[in-house]
Amino acid sequence: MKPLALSPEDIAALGRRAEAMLEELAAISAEPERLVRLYLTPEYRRAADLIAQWMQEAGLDVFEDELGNVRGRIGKPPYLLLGSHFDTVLDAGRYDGPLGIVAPILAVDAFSRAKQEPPCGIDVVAFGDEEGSRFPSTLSTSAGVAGKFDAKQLDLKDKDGITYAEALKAYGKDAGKISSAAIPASEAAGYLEMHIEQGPVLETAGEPLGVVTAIAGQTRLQMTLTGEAGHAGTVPMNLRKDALAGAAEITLLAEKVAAEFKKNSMVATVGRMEVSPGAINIIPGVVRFTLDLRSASDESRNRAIEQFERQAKEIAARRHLGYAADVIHRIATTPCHEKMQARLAEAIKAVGANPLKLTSGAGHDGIMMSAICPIVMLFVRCRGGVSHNPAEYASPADMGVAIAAFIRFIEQFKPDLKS
Ligand code: HGY
Ligand code: MN
Ligand code: MN
Repeated sequence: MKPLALSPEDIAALGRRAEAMLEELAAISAEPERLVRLYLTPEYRRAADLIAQWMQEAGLDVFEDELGNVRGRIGKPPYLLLGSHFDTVLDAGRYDGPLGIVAPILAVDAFSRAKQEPPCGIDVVAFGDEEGSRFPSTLSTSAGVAGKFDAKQLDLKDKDGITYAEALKAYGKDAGKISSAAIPASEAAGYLEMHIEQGPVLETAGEPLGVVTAIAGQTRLQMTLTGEAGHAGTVPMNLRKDALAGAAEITLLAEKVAAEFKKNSMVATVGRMEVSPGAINIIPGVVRFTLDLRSASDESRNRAIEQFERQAKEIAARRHLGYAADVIHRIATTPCHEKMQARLAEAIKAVGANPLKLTSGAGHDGIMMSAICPIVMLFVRCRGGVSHNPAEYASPADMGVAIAAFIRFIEQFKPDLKS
């Protein structure tokens, strides 16, 4: 097909439109002072309606599946799947997720404006639960689209004790029909996700765009240390069973283990900690906290977790604390398809950029989509590498070039990558 004519002004305009759409979406939040948009909440509903409106305006046939993903289709299967998520972390940036929804909508809109059908069927998917900010799950709705939804998720509770199943029902969905959200593998020809890099590699290299080669594997633990609450003024230090002091030592252990496995780009984070009873004059009796451990090497990640748990138990025993840990998420490193990478590199070159290759330390919905089709991701330069933070920023210029590369990828795409 004749490539769409995209002048430098057209490309710049695409970036400005993306910025305006992201700003409109970022205004839909549970809190006025910071961006918080959790799966199946009223603000999630408002955001879903706005995304559906944009999809419709771009010429997509829009529907919502039984997990609350917003889907926009054009053409016939097998589809090139394009998408990302619109749930957010707490106090989020506006690009993490939504950039990967706005970009395909603008790409399809460019074909519609040129009165050209995209050369292949397209399914734009706005996923609902990538971050796992509401329920202790992650990637649950892309798992649903990949036909891998784990029904045990339905019993997970949010911080108010509402289960995933109750939230789905309140949102007007039928958990008994979740399997209808799945796209048959035969209809999924490939998946491309655009995402802000969330790291400093592209900016350091002076490049606007990157081709993701693999998405790092992750292990997440929910740990509980049980000591003895006591009077802060009367219990001598050597007789205490201080759960928070133990959690602090184990948090430093996580740092030490990650440093020991540095060569495998190991990162370890204790991101959430609940202290009880949580009063200034009571020795903490129970602490619940999380570990998020990642590496591009599954073998070293598994060794690191074993070492961490062994040494964490030693710390707990020495402090006379009970130690319990559940693995709440474990996923292997996901390679991106070589040919999809090569095609994306060609599309990036076609718009005059250099296709820098890099791995993703962040997890993405593409992990789940790799179960049914070849995947690849297009990273966009991230100012200062800052993300999961309201200071997160991608420039309209970079977003415009990224969307132009997206359009070139769609134009060249053929559903011939599945054996
Ligand atoms: O945690 C992650 O990697 C992703 O942002 N959910
Ligand atoms: Mn994120
Ligand atoms: Mn994300």
